Amino acid sequence: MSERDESGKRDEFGIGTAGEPNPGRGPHRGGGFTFRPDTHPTAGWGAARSVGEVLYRTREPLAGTGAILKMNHEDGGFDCPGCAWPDDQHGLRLDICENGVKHATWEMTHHRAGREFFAAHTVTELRGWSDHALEAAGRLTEPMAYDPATDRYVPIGWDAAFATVGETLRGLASPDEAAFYTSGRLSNEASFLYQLWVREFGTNNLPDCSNMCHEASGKALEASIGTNKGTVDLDDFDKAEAIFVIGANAASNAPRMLTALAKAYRNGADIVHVNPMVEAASRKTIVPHEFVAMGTLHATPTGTMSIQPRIAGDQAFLRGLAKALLEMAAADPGALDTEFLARHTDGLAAYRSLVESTPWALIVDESGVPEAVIRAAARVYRASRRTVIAWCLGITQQEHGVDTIREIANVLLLRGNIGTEGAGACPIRGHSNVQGNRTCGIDHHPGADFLDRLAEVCRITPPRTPGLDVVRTLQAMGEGRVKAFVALGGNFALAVPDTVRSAESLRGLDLTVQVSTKLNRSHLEHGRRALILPCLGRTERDMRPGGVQGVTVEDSMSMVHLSIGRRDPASPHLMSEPAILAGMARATLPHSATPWEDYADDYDRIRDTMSHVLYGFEDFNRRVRRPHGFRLAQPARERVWRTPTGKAEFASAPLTPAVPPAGHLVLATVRSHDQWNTTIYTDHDRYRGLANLRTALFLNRADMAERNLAPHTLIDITSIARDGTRRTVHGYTALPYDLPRGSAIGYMPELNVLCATGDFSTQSDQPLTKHLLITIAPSHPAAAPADLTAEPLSAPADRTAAHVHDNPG
Ligand SMILES: Nc1nc2c(c(=O)[nH]1)N[C@H]1C(S)=C(S)[C@@H](COP(=O)(O)OP(=O)(O)OC[C@H]3O[C@@H](n4cnc5c(=O)[nH]c(N)nc54)[C@H](O)[C@@H]3O)O[C@H]1N2
Ligand SMILES: Nc1nc2c(c(=O)[nH]1)N[C@H]1C(S)=C(S)[C@@H](COP(=O)(O)OP(=O)(O)OC[C@H]3O[C@@H](n4cnc5c(=O)[nH]c(N)nc54)[C@H](O)[C@@H]3O)O[C@H]1N2
Ligand SMILES: [Mo]
Repeated sequence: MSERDESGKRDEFGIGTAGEPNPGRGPHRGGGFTFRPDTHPTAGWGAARSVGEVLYRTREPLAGTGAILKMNHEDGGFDCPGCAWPDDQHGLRLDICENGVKHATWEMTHHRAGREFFAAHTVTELRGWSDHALEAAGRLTEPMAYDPATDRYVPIGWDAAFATVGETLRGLASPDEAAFYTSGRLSNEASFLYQLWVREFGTNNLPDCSNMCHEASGKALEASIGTNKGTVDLDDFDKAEAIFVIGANAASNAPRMLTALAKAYRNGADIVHVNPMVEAASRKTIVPHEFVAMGTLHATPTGTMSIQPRIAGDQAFLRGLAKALLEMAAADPGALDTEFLARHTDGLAAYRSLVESTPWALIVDESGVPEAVIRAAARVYRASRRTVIAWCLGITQQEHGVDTIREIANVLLLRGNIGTEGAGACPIRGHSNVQGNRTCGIDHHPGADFLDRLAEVCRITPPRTPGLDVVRTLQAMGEGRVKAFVALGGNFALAVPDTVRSAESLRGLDLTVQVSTKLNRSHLEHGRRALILPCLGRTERDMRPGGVQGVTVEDSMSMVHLSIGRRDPASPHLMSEPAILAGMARATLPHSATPWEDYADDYDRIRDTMSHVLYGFEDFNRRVRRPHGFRLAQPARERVWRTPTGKAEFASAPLTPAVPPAGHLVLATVRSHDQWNTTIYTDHDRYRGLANLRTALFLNRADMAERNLAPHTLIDITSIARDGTRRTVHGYTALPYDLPRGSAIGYMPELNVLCATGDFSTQSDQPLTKHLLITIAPSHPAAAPADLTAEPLSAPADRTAAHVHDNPG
């Protein structure tokens, strides 16, 4: 029996009703919440309890534990389907993490959403279920097609499903009327086949989750150092004397990073956390594989300094860091690496004069960080001979994300911290293979030399015009320019901004195809024709005519390694992602000379082709079978700068205003500890001390007092889009938290309703999901003091007039 939604019908977009608590998208079974921000060490027994709860729910206690022991092993285990943090290369067998365990066991549930399940529930009924309940229904077991007559999904054979895809795609007026989404867990082999199919079909419309994630990092690094990836590996974390962690919640989202931070601390490194919220990773951890520490609750610090900029204030903070350093250099010649600067960089003079002409008062206002604190951080940076700067979404999902990451590069360059041991740039990637997806061709804007190689090796004529990314796909769907949509994994409907409008656009399509492991919102916001194609998970044995297959992935630090699943598949009718892709490709391109069937039978053949197309993949089949696989070259690591000048480039971007206009707040949407993007395990967020509530808004106390909001007041949140349109959610709970003034934090994907499709960064095209302009008001109309009900009306109708970027006031 599946875990049904207990709380009755919900409004599917989570908008809620004024004056009533909003149930959110998690399990929410009613009852109150508890809120006690505390300072327990991360990982350790709290983690064990939390894992226990998820294992209990998936009814997988034994198999779950067995799988964990096989995860992340160089000798034939499967790659953790969780985050992209790399594995320890020095035989650390048990560096497992709580959230990886949850993630792997979530896939291994014994529940099944088979044909009986779909016969019992109409799509309209399922739309009223929570997102937790949808996924908790269990693993999908066979291909299903939407039947409008009964409003249900009904079984369909694989061949008929492929024929539907082929027929619809071939019937389009142009290949550009279709879009092909990827979530970042697709293997390298599947990614390569996917883009080959899509390009042979004739479009570059390959939106992917990177468009919402680290697009800004890629763009900035490419411009600054000539390659779009990070430059460090785990050994560099070991050798660093200072590590800055900016805009990341590592304890929840890259938990194995805590092991690296704890180790660095013991080596004597300074660890500076820069985050409007003082997150758990800045405190202490109980290193997961240290069983004695587990027993004695002995925790190791993972932070030595916490700095709290306002949301979007990092660019100003980093500029302040550079300014303090340049001022030091007047009396301290060792403050800058002058030799490196002269030999390897371009643009220093312009940058220096820009920094010198930026007044401290502006830096302090825009960053929200006192000058003394910035100077203290600069002293830490000066004292360290080798520094790593790591960052995640707290930096990327903002209007000026690219400028901010380029400022990170500027700061690194000043002291020669790129291309040397123990130092460098470290974007913390999200999905386990999001980096590999790009490397293997999932890119709406592919480079000419990649397309040349693809054309030559695969004998196809790839289209040369750039395709659509996520926000452009949403716009094109809304305008009827895209009519068919295929998603390889993920939960597009819920992950993208503007939930209500995006769902409307999806429902207007001719065809939606979702290749998935579990039921989710994207199956319910479907086109006129709709297919659910269930695939094997990463933990499962992939038996093909050529034998048991393994796939490869690339982690955050460019290590490519094998992943082989061993468990029995959740259903005998599942197909692997490469096999499903080959089926869809053949049905779409019946006369294609590409050996789709051969590729699907034996992935060594895919890897052979990849080795001829992709730089760095030479001799792929042999090298990936070495223990730990191989590392892709990163030229900037060797101080080879593939920029137009052949040098690392300083950027001289003006400081972007970050202070919200009066009466407004800036909202960042984040993950709780108990979710994986759109997959919500429980309603708890342990490290932030919150239990049984997801519809919360963390607020600065003075911002609450100014609005006469008592703690725990029910509020409505209204966003003001750039085009002046407003979106409101009701029934959120206001929680006082240690946050800078003007900064508010709440959970994705609930709050995606508030982000307009048009509100994306002009620098990266990423949705501004950590940069939304909002107002708040008590949810119960009767409870609203007069000055508060009037407040939203006094806000300018057009965001451009009030927008944080245009109005420094
Ligand atoms: N368990 C688990 N692991 C995950 C995921 C998951 O959902 N669950 N998701 C995966 C994916 S796809 C990704 S991309 C990563 C995401 O990993 P994170 O980037 O850690 O994800 P978020 O929860 O969005 O948190 C962003 C952090 O940025 C901070 N922040 C917000 N605004 C600002 C700002 O203006 N400046 C600074 N300095 N900080 C700010 C927030 O306080 C928060 O700590 O994690 C990956 N790993
Ligand atoms: N407001 C707001 N929105 C955001 C973000 C934010 O911080 N704030 N973050 C953005 C980011 S960084 C990302 S990466 C996106 C995430 O966007 P997505 O990657 O699209 O979403 P996920 O929730 O990771 O996808 C979960 C679904 O993947 C499917 N799945 C799981 N495993 C497999 C598998 O092995 N194969 C296949 N084919 N399917 C599988 C399951 O059906 C599951 O329901 O969300 C973005 N949206
Ligand atoms: Mo992500």
